[in-house]
Amino acid sequence: MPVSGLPPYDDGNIFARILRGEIPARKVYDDAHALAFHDIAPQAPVHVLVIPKGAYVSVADFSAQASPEEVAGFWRAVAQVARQLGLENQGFRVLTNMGADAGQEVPHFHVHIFGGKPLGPMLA
Ligand code: DGP
Repeated sequence: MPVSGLPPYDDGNIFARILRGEIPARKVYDDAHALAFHDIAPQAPVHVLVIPKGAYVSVADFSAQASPEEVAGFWRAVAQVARQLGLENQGFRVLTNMGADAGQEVPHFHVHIFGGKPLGPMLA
């Protein structure tokens, strides 16, 4: 069960389907712990999503329920993706939405990586 008050994990969600190869995605990174692919509706010149391979609804579930290896592997993948995309020396933003009030559309934990331009201040 999710720890965040969100509905249980639904393995029909779009990112689960991308993980299973049922739906195409423009992949940029794939390892044992994480998959990264371009967002279908980019909000910056670089807008990539990084998702864990495990079934976690949100950052709360992932943080509470994933093994230390999964957590470390996921965040190392995030850093590797940013390096690979040439963002490391420019600056970039990593963001996750959790729950409806934050605008989470896809109920499989993911982080957005934004970059490729000066991003300005965070909006809340
Ligand atoms: P969020 O609001 O944090 O749940 O962001 C979900 C993001 O996922 C949103 O920026 C659009 C993106 N997205 C939705 N469906 C697809 C898809 O089928 N393929 C890809 N590549 N991205 C998708």
